[in-house]
Amino acid sequence: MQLWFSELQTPHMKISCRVKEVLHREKSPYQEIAVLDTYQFGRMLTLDDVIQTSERDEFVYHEMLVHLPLLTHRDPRRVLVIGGGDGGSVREVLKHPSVEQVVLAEIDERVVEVARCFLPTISCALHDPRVRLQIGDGIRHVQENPNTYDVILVDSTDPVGPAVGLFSADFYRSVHAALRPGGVFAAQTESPFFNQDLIKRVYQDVSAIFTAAGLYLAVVPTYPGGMWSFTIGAKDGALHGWSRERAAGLPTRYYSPELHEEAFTLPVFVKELLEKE
Ligand code: SPD
Repeated sequence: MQLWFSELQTPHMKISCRVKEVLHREKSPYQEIAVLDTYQFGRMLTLDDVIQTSERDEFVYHEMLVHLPLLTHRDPRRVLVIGGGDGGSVREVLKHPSVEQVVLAEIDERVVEVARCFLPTISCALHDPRVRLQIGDGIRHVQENPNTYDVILVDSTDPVGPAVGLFSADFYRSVHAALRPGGVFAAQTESPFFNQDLIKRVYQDVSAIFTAAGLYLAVVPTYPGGMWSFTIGAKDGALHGWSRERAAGLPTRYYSPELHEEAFTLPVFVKELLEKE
């Protein structure tokens, strides 16, 4: 008998992965959490039947969410990751020697525990003494901590349920206020094929609130359409003065200084999404 997991990525499209074994399944107060051992992607974390990360392709997403903003900041010491309970973003943040503290603001404690137990290659840095785990609402956390962080990263689920607020202009204003001078913000902002209105709106909001905004892409095979977007904003300053020297020493498998150089070169249809009507 063959066992398959399917995610309904749009109302008219599914991705299916053949499953060796269901390693874990539970209902937390927030969502259904599952870890599946798949033939194609290794261990995979799903939340409410939506793929969040997998052992084989997680490096693309986590490296790209983290390294562009951290290298854009002159001297990142205090970093906040909102969401990202699997620990992949925290692992990448801690590759930067200047980082003194990374706060992980995750609403669902069970995601962190499940990742610790079943996804050791992704969650491996969560025990680092520089990590402070803050279980609770990331939106409230930024509201209550003005002028605190050098870099804020939003490693959220899709914009449904509790994550909706993480894609709003009010939230971006709170993020701006929670950043120290010279601060940098980046967020995962979904698929350029299937979430065009969201990408447009987020880019407009970030452009209006931050002094510089940009959008860049990466290929994440398990996410809808494969092509994925990230939106970045600088509190004061530009996005192009990043450190090549610091980038050269990073152990990565997707990110590279050459790729960073070209990161804001976008396909025409994506560039058009960012143009004012
Ligand atoms: N369609 C799923 C998008 C999920 C993005 N966040 C994933 C979290 C991995 N740390």
